[in-house]
Amino acid sequence: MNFFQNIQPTEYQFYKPKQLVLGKTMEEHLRLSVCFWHTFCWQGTDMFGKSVFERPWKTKEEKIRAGFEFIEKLSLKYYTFHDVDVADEGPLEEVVGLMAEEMEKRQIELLWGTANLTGHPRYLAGAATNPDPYVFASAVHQVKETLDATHQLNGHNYVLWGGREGYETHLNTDMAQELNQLGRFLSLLADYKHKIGFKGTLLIEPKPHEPTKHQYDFDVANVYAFLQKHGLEKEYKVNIECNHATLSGHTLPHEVAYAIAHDLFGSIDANQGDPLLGWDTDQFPSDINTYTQTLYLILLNGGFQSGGFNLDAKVRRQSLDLEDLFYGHVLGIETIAKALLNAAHLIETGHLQEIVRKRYQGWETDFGKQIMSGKMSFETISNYVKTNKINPKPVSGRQEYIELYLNRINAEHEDVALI
Ligand code: XLS
Ligand code: NI
Ligand code: NI
Repeated sequence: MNFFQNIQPTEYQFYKPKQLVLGKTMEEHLRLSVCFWHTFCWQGTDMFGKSVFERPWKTKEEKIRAGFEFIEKLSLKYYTFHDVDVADEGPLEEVVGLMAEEMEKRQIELLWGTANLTGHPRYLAGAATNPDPYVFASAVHQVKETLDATHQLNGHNYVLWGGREGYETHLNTDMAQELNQLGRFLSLLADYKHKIGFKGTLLIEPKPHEPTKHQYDFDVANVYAFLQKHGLEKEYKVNIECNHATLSGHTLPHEVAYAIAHDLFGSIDANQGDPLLGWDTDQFPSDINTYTQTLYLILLNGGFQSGGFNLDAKVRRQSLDLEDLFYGHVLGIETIAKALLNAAHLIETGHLQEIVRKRYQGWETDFGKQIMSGKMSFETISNYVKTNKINPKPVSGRQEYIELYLNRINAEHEDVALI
């Protein structure tokens, strides 16, 4: 049975999977992926309203087939799933065979798998950070089963998103105990990964709150500090979500830059929030500027290793039709594809890199190098300033010039350097 045979998705203008950009095809650069949960499981419920979507797939097997058919129709190569997305309440091993078959048939790969440790009532007070060790143990069991399935399906990564790893009130919480439990959980998982020879990357997805008020993996900086404390900074990388970045008071490029600076960059959950709503609205990316800046950083860093752009996004509740699922994905894909072209252009002209290089060129002088290599002490530096009457002149950061330059590239996509 085909679920989408009567739908002809709108054509891509920017996304040409086989087009070469800086020596790699667009699909190799972007590694775009469709997620099961928002696209094939969500029924359009919200806090105030019931299901509104009438999807033609009814059983879990139909849902899986529909998922792979949809991805192929979009000419994409990757997908992501939670255990409960594909297995409903049953055992994951019952559907892994069908998933493997569909992947093989349609040449689709698994970007990452994950376990849903938030929905079941046993996780009311957290999974790894639950006050009850038997809940911790249940989470271990569930993650083991899901990692085993991810391994069997040759997943490129495995993701942990800790929606209930946090707390509501410190009055009933032993925070040090909970944090140590989380450290123990992540160490056990890293050991198990090596034991079974899973070659993918373990990824933590930061989010500051929602559903829990205070979440332990608040942002990339917080995750790095946590991993370091537990000696795990070489075992995990981050899966950065645009909407989570904004919830934590940052931007997607900020989180990506922070991760790159700490060798922690893994993958992206591509979506965006609404500036007027304070929650994870998970809209399809439409902001080319944000994604241009993000891709610029990723390309400068050599591109994705095991990660990619997972469209962790859902259509609006009023977008009732199957066609809307295509429009949503095409919107996200086109935004990211145009952003890639823009970012490649920025890199080819080298104009921005030159601005940044000049801004920091003082650090390439002997004086700068001596400070950074530790050859000068605090006192020596101070004496130098006193003796030489050092009085640095402020210089312009040229922010408006750069933003104007970016806007022109976005509009024209040709060399539009102003100076
Ligand atoms: C929720 C997260 C979730 C993860 C996977 O906010 O974005 O969708 O990506 O568990
Ligand atoms: Ni996500
Ligand atoms: Ni999210």
